Amino acid sequence: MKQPDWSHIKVAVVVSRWNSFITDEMARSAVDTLKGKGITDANIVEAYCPGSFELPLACRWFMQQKEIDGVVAIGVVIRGGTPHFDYVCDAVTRGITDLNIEFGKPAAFGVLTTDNVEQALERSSVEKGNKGAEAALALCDMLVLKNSVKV
Ligand code: DLZ
Repeated sequence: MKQPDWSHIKVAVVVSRWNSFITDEMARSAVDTLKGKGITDANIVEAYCPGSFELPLACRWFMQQKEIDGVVAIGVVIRGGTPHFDYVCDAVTRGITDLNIEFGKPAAFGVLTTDNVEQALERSSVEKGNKGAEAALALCDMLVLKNSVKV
């Protein structure tokens, strides 16, 4: 696989503010992972939206920009007592999936969908594996793949 010139890659990390005590940590890990690959500070745009439901549109605004190579969507949806959870999960999953296909560039899915806060905390801890970092790595893998097939 042919590595892209990471110093010329520009990405956006789009973060839902809902459950920000978890999403902030995931975003930090995502940014650290992207920097670890060699993407420069100046080429990592961080942006915030109200909740996971808004992630697809917020990400779309970045995907529309020619200079953006891909995005990482960060959110945490925690099951409550109403069907709201299912609607938000459906909307964000479908929305981010569609962006990948529509723009032909990667939008990584760093959205936790959990039954409770404990599960979300486990999946955002540095020791047990942070899903923000995993999503950032997935984005980088897709950029390597795209570079290798010369799309
Ligand atoms: C309203 C709502 C609820 C109940 N739960 C969550 C959640 O667990 N995670 C999340 O990211 N967002 C939640 N939201 C907010 C919605 O995503 C959205 O921001 C609002 O419905 C306004 O459109």
